[in-house]
Amino acid sequence: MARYNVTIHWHGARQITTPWADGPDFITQCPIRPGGSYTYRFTISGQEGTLWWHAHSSWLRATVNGAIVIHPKLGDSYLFPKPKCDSVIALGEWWDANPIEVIREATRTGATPNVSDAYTINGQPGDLYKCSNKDTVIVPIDSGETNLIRVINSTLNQQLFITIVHVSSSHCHCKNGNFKEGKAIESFLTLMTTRMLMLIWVMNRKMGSK
Ligand SMILES: [Cu+2]
Repeated sequence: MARYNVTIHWHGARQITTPWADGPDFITQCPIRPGGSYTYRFTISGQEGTLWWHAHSSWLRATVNGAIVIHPKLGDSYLFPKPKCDSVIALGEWWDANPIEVIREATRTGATPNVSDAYTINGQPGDLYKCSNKDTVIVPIDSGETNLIRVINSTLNQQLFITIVHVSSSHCHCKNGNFKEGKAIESFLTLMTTRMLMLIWVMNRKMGSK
């Protein structure tokens, strides 16, 4: 049962002529009350790539999120060879405690909020944690294929570092959620909180082989 007021914020949507549909609570709208409903109306035009949305009221930001994937128009091409595999990886955080209580406690005491208990990959704490190692996201990829991965940093305040191993080439193709000319990835990329990246790479050997 929902207990908190909430809004949805749309990261990367330009909201041209619809700034009131952007979602931050008490800035562009009053929050949606438990049991209530609200329809966001806006048009996304001239954008292609990866946008995303999440709950946006206090630390409810740590709850629901999702990606908006915009493919090139029919007949248009990507700025790179058409990827064989196109997947979304949303990175996030998990608190064992109620995140609203975590931030309330921090506000009350003036201390920094407790750090999360786990990082998550598409909602699962990943294979570093026993609780979900059977449910970890696995994207099967073959050698020689061009792959596109859309990475979203939905953590509350963490910058994350990303690297791709066993590849012949890897490029980052992202600016504010839209495709742009790719930049070769030297060693790793930093992904600031709430930002997204689009990575393209060609696998040079099968995963699992040494
Ligand atoms: Cu946000």
